[in-house]
Parts: sequence; C-alpha cells; structure tokens
Amino acid sequence: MASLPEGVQHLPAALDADEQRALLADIRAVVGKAPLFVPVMPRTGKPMSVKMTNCGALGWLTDKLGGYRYQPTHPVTGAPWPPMPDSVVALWDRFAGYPHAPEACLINFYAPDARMGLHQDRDEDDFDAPVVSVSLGDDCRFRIGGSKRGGKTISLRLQSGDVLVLGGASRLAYHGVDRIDAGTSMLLKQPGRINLTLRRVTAP
Ligand code: MD3
Ligand code: FE
Repeated sequence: MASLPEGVQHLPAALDADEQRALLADIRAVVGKAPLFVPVMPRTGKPMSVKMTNCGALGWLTDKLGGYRYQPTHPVTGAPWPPMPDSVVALWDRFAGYPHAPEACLINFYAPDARMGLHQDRDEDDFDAPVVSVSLGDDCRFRIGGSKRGGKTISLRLQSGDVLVLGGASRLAYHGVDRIDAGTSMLLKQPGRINLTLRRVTAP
C-alpha cells in the first residue's frame, strides 16, 4: 500500500460509535438552524453535487458571482452561522495540535452520487494551521496528491469515525472524493456521507 503524503495523518476509527452519534445529533441541530444549500461554481454557475452548510464564526461557500470565500452569514437565510457545538471544538482541541481556536466548520453532505473533484484548499489566510476532517456515514474513496496539479495521487478509504489531519506539507495538497459507497454504514437515516472540515481561517 502506498504511504500517505508527508503531513497527512489518517486516524481510522478515531471516534467510537457513541461519539459519532453524539456528534451527528449536534450536526443535525446545526442543519436545523442553517439549512443545507447547493454551492454553485464561480463564473460557470454549475452546481456542485455536494450540499453544504457551516457552523462557527466563518463559513465557506461559493456562488456564481462572488466565487469561493468565507463569510459570517448563511447565503440563503442571511443569519449568522450557528456557533460551533462544544463537541466540534473538542475535536479541534484533540486533533489539531494548534494553539488557536478554529473559526470554520464546513459540513458537506454527499448523497450516493455526489463527488468532489481534485482541488486545493487555499481560501484561508492561515496555512500554518492544519485542517481537521471527520467522516460520518457511508465510506468514500478519497484521493490525495501533492501540492502541484497533475502529480501522483493515492487513494484512501475513509470510513465513519475516521479523522484526517492535514498539516505541514500536505496543507496545500490536491484532494477530492471519487465516490461514495452507499450502504456501508448504518449511522445516518439515509444513504450518504457527511464530512466535517474544521479550519482556522484568519492568521492569529
Ligand atoms: C487535504 N472535503 O471541503 S475532507 C473540502 O470529504 C473537502 O468532504 C472533502 O475537500 C470531503 O474542501 C475532503 C479531507 C480534506 C480536507 C481538507 C484538506 C483533505 C485535505 C486540505 C488540504 C489537503
Ligand atoms: Fe478540500
């Protein structure tokens, strides 16, 4: 099996079943206040297949006119994003190894046919902070390469309860989700996958 790029930590089953259920309950409460929306690609207006929402001081979004960005309010309701639940902040404290608070938690929902093309996360001002990602629900095939487009990539199965920490050299790695394997987890009420991505956005 190919080794992970430098700076990537994959922690399989970092969250046990009880922790996953508790986290999911908190995420459902967030989605109740800040409904999932369909992000739209800059310029082309093409909808992404993933639905998303956020909690925390800042949330990531994209739309046709404004492009990729962070903002403090929901694009549909106009309300501030709900605060990050304590359970989410606790994940950052446990896994990030970074002495400043997280500012954004992006919640991605993948229906079985959703995917995410290879991209870099570079809308943050602080690349010194790692990104912490948590998978809930069905397995996915995740792909990650180096920080240049077109290089070698490796594929990784992410399962419910897995945590990924992307720091150092991997912070600007290209990555994406090739497919969802519907029916591999019983956690969610519907087939699909939820990914939480915790980030520091501004330089501390
Ligand atoms: C590697 N989300 O929201 S999480 C994203 O599963 C995103 O929803 C995917 O890519 C998902 O931007 C992947 C794992 C992840 C997150 C951030 C990264 C991997 C990363 C940042 C740099 C390198
Ligand atoms: Fe990403």
